[in-house]
Amino acid sequence: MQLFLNATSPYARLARIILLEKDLLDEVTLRWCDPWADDKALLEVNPAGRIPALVTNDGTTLSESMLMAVYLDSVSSHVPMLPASHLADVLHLAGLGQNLMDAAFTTVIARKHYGTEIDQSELGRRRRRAIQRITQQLDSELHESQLAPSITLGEIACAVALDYLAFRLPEVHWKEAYPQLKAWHAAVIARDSFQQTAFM
Ligand SMILES: N[C@@H](CCC(=O)N[C@@H](CS)C(=O)NCC(=O)O)C(=O)O
Repeated sequence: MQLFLNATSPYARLARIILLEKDLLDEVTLRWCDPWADDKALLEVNPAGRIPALVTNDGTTLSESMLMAVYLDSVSSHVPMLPASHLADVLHLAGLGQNLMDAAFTTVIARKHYGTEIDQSELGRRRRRAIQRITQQLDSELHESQLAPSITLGEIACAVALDYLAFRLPEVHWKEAYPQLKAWHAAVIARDSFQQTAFM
């Protein structure tokens, strides 16, 4: 398999963490690229020009990190990321994590293209309110004591999104506002899969 990625994409990091947690990393060639530079090899496999893009062993390209997660979970039965016994809970958290990632990432990209004044636009203010509401909800739902030795897709998505927020939008100060969520996040990012893929 091949994974097109960069070191700062929260979506690509989610895919990499899943590969590590599923013990599949050795089966994948990492193709580092810059999606914003219309990387030729990336465009050949993914016409959307976005990362992550996963090319399977039979040459099929998967785009969308969550769809990749579903596929990778089926490739190996090692530690299921989508356990049937509490699937709705896991998908609920995965959705919150993905929405937080989207609001944070879109804020960062909008600033890059239009400057920080874009934060004051109608959409910029909506994104900020979404970030505030989602972090507040995560604080009410995630407790360190619930963490098991294995990890689910929902927990990975939330922890990656929170880490991205701390990395790119430190002014949100979610750790100061939510010490319980901070403790949950610290316990998750201590895992090898998170340490090996830290944003830089
Ligand atoms: N919903 C997608 C989002 C992927 C995405 O937005 N990737 C960004 C990098 S973080 C990208 O490649 N952007 C390039 C572009 O939009 O042209 C996923 O979950 O994989």
